[in-house]
Amino acid sequence: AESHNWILMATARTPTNIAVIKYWGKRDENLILPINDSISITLDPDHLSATTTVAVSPSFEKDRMWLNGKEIPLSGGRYQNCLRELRSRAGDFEDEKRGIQIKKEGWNKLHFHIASYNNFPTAAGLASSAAGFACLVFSLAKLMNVKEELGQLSAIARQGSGSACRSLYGGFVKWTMGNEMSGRDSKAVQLANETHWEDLIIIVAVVSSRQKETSSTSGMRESVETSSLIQHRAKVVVPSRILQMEEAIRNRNFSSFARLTCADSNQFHAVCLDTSPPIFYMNDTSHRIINLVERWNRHEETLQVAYTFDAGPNAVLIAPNRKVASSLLQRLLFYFPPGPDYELNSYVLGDKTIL
Ligand code: 2P0
Repeated sequence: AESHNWILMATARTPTNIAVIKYWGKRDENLILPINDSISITLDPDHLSATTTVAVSPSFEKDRMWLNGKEIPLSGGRYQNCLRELRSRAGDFEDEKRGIQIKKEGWNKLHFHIASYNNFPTAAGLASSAAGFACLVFSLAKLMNVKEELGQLSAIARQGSGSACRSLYGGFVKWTMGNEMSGRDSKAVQLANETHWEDLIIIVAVVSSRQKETSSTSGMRESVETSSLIQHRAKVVVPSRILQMEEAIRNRNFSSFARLTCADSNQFHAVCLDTSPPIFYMNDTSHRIINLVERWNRHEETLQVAYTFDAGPNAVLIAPNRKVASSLLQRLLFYFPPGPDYELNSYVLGDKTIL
């Protein structure tokens, strides 16, 4: 008789990524196909990452998932879409010693238990779906013996959450929007690996740990439906910025990199304001941080620091080296002293620890 006692597991860890040319707007909601290319930096896994263990056993009766120890529903179509793609690419598995044999088709009948942990507070409003889905897809692919190149896995992770496709590579990553109906060519490509520009330091200033009011998914849907600026952005502005950003990264040109990063963050938030009803992701503290950086940049010969804000008020600040990063931290601590007056009293360091 076939034993039902066995269990197989796989574990992966995936960092989150920060977009410097933003993704905002879909042309296909179900497949998650974007209206423009985007470029991001994948962080060091020590600071902001997801760790996911997936397990399979004939004794599991349904798929279940726990996030930071708490069970969450898996009813969403996005998880099912990813699972369907992975199952159709699953390979045979055999462990003679333990008497386990799973044929390609056998995966269709098996269920998974998934446990995922973020090494940062989920409530901090820092992108967790990107790292989460990238890690889920990668660990399931490993478990199910899926033999696909990383680019194809990124196209699967994309169907979980758009920004997740960029987290499968380290370093600088571009998500090419693609033009096939199937979405096969809407995937991530690595522009440069994590050793290409090692001096960069990323600081996340946690402005508010409250959950955002408008989710990215519904926010970008409303922007596509109501903003006229978003069309101009997707068709005219982003294509040229993508080329300039690729060149800035290739040449490690910080001034150009910072100029493009700040401009693109500001245009993304302008699109949010151009949405009806308008979406406000940044707050007064976010605006004060922008002012601090802009005044500092204007005062110097070359740009010192880049800022970028996603669908929330937290600032992501990028410095060209440790010296500038430590000066930035001093300024932040001076203008936003830790205490009850500001929520801004927590600084998460990406990449390398400084001070
Ligand atoms: C980005 N953001 O490029 C942009 C910038 C937020 C602002 O990707 O609907 O969670 O799951 O595809 O990926 C957030 O959107 O949205 C996002 P879905 P996602 O990082």
